[in-house]
Amino acid sequence: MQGVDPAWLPDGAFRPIGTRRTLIRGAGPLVDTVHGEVAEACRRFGGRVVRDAGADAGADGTAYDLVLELTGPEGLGSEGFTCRRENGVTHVTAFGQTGLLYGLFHVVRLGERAFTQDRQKQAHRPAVALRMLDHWDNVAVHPVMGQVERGYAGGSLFWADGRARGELLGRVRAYGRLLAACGINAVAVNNVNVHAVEARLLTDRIGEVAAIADALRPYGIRVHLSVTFAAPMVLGGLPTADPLDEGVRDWWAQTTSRVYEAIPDFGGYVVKADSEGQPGPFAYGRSHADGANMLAAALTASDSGSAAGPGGTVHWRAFVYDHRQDWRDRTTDRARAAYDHFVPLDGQFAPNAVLQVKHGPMDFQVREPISPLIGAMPGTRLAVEVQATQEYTGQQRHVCWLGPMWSEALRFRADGESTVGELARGGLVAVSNVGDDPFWTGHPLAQANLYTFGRLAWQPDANPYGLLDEWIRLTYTPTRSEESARLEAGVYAVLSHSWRTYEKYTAPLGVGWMVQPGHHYGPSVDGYEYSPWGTYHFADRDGIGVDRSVATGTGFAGQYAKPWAEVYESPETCPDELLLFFHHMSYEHMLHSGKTVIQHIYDTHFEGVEEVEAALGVWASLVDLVDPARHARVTERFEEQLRSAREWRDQVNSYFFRKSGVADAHGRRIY
Ligand code: BDP
Repeated sequence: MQGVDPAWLPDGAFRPIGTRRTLIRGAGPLVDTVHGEVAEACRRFGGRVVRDAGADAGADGTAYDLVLELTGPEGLGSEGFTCRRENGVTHVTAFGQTGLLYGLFHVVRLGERAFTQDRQKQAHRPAVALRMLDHWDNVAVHPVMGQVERGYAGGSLFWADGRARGELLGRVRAYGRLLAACGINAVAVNNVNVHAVEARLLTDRIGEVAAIADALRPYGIRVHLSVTFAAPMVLGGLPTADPLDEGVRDWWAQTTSRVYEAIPDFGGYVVKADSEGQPGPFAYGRSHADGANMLAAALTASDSGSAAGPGGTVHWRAFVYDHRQDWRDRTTDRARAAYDHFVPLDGQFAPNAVLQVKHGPMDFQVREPISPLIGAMPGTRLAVEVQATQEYTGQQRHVCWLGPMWSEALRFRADGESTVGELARGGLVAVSNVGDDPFWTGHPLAQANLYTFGRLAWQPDANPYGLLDEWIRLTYTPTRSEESARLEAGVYAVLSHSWRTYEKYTAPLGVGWMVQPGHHYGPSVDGYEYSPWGTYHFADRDGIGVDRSVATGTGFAGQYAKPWAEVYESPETCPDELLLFFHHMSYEHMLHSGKTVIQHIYDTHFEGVEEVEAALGVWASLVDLVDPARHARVTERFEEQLRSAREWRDQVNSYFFRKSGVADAHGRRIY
């Protein structure tokens, strides 16, 4: 699209296909999409594409370089595909149309290699069925949160001037294309905090959601809607929203059937209930299973008998905690909340109710342990939620590639045996980092987070660094080969370590927070220390950290399955990077690394800033290889990152120097 960054689908990525002869076999709207993609590539690069919709019209596959074909079931489901190359023909087969589309994008990723190297037949299928982005987009601009809550990439892609962006739905389609090219198949189009205008998307404004669904459908993406639990009252005029009330249940059933009339392949509801002021079943003395199951029933009933295929799902969020707690009370612990609320309900949720859990027990900090709930609900379908929008990781002004953090989380054996990726049977979800910015994500390098999330959701045990390479090769189209190596190595150097760099200059050793209240950007060591949000570090003159042990603390460590409960219980076995999350330690405590806590704080904060300076230098050296607009945008963000990193370093180091009175072993200046 004009004026919009092509991200990981630049024209050049289609050159290997567009210069060749392609045969497409099969019928259906997504096969049309595949055909459209190849035809467009051929128009640009001079190749040829033949469409053969008949089952066997006798076209001779060997006359082609690429054959994309719908075939019978091969046990790969509707999204899987196979790819092989023999006798000079690259052959992609799929049973479902979406699989064929994913097969095409697989060939795009392979580039020239798809046509030059023989390859044995390889089967590909997603490990996780639902790979979803939650947009925290408001239809109307919210007076405090703006249009996109925690959005750092401009306005909403979907909504402008209080309604769906009719004239710009072409951009939504282009977004769907990008998402399909990294494997995402579901999008929730509005904020989990549902305000008055947004509530009506469920009823009289469903047509606007349907228009978005139409724009995304050609790329295999279903839409979901965030709804308010109070909808029967605020929209239906009922006196109650009690999930066991017959009138309320009927209202949801009827409303949902109208949603299906407008959007036959509607994905389902996302619900934030009894959380940070949102209404929920607690008001009626009902459990969250009662609430979720009522909506699950409405989604099932409405869909039965329709031709739309699989029915809708309710994604019920587990982010439920007391945000009005007494900071002086060291026994209440926000980290415990999701487990305490939901584990007793294990086994009670309907099959199409998915419990959506943030990957950590707190709230998307740069370092958190895995939520213990994930290993403790074998009878419930769980979805795991990560945050691509960089609320606590630099707000898309700092480079912070989150691939290694997500990969560590997904490979963590939460119940002692299965990984988080395996336990996420209900899907993987990221809070989107996209807006109407020409680079999609504000910081052009933040695109790597979106891409990596999609690819990890497809294959949670993939090596994230391999995915980073893939993103770089696709996004930064080489001009001359020796220069492409320099370009790729430079971008890799800037991104690959950036999460650890960010961790170094911000809150230390898993303690989290220390951000400016409200907007959450920049340092404020005590910003949340004396507030009711449950986000404390408890630093005093002797030490820092939260005692969450069973023996002497809040007992949170005991929520883990074996072996983690024991590992986290003792400072002797707790990993350094999480030490202050689980324990209150003296400044002179010796870490496994051989440094004291206080020296670790000083060293990492100096190193973090040095690493940003080095990364900025690498980026500057790429000025002749990156297009000027993109280079300038990243440079401008880097300057702010460096300023902010220095501010973090100075505030955190001086705070702890003054609290502890311990001098830096290297005699560096601390203010
Ligand atoms: C927090 C955000 C807040 C969200 C909330 C959520 O600060 O804006 O509404 O998460 O996930 O991280 O519901």
